Amino acid sequence: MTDFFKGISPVKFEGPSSASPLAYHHYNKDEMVLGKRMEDHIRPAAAYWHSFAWEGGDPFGGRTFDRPWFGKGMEGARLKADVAFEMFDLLDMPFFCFHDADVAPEGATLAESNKNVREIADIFAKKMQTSRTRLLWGTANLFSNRRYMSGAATNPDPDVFAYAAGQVKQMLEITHQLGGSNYVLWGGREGYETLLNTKVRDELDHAARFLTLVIEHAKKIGFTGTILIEPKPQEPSKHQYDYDVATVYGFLKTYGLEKEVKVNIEVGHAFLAGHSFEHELAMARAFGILGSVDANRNDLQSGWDTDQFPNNPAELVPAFYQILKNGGLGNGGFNFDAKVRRQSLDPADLLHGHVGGLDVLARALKGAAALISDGTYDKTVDARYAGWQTPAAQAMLKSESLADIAARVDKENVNPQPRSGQQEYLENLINRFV
Ligand code: XUL
Ligand code: CO
Repeated sequence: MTDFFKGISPVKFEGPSSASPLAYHHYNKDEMVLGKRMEDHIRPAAAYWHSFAWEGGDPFGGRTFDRPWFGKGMEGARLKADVAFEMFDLLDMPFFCFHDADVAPEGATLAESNKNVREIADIFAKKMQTSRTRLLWGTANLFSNRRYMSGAATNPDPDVFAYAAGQVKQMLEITHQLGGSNYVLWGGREGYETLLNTKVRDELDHAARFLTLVIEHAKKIGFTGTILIEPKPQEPSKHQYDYDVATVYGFLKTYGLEKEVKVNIEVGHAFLAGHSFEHELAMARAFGILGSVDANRNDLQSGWDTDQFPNNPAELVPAFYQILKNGGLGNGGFNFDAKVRRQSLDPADLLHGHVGGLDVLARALKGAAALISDGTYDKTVDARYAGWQTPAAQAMLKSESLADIAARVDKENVNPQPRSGQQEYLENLINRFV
């Protein structure tokens, strides 16, 4: 045991009436919701990077956090791993996620960096023998180092593509060895700053080739988890190729990869794309590519990716509705891609962030489950589309030509009567279950 979380006891479910700030008030992992344990619905994960690698900087100032592993090379990386698993245990967190660069310092060559990451991955493997925390997904950081400033797979320099391939090969193998459920590709800089220096179609072809190589290697090593792309419209690149779910689906379809890859949808990224989180979930559901979720929220005034912990159950009920209607997230889960604010210096703040986030997810899950069990909502929406069940409507979908349809309009004097969309009624109905 390190003394990082000294004096803090494991977080337990104490129910809504408990006044303890470090207890779960709503997240009760074994509670059954629609026939499934709450933990199995949510499959929550802690993100290594935000909790242990982020130093608290902003554009006007550097590190605010004073963590004993900062700047200490491999010795620090080992301490960080100890503290990370202590936090997972304190929170009773079933999953975690990490990038290669979060867990170990970069070496002078790819081989050296990979060796450092491998050493920590072996430590993780040992810790996972006694901890219940599993790997939700692994990923490679292909965006922080300056070599990636013009992209990784989409870099004009093929040597950068090759270097990225070397990083991803190892992280995919490590993810597989640690029993990871998914592998995530977030194209941090797969996009461009200016069209003046960019060949868009070449870059897209290279991104697709890279993805194909990843899929092939996953199959070769026997990795049966899901490969996920995480859409984001901009930041850091001005234009990113994986703008939103619909754009990613178009990309996958273009290159015939739509059956091989799903999406990891992040709340804050949906906002940056001008969508709601539930819109992105609904699109992924419609295309059959809903894989996993990065849970967080953006500051609604600032307009950039602030990665805060979720704190509003009302906002997440429509999201859980989409997930439940999808039949759940399968291999996926809710990764807290969220960080405490830079003034939240104390180790306990890391716990408050996750505890609050989990309670919010639990409330939203229960709200959406109650909404579905009540049935009024689904009935109302189904009634809106009921006309499509008539033989005439079905014929338009299956057999009639445009001319047939036009002729029927004339013959039967079809004359549609507008009906209310009932938005306020539906909003009030959903609020009953928040
Ligand atoms: C960045 C982001 C990443 C990915 C993993 O906005 O969300 O942390 O989740 O690379
Ligand atoms: Co993310």
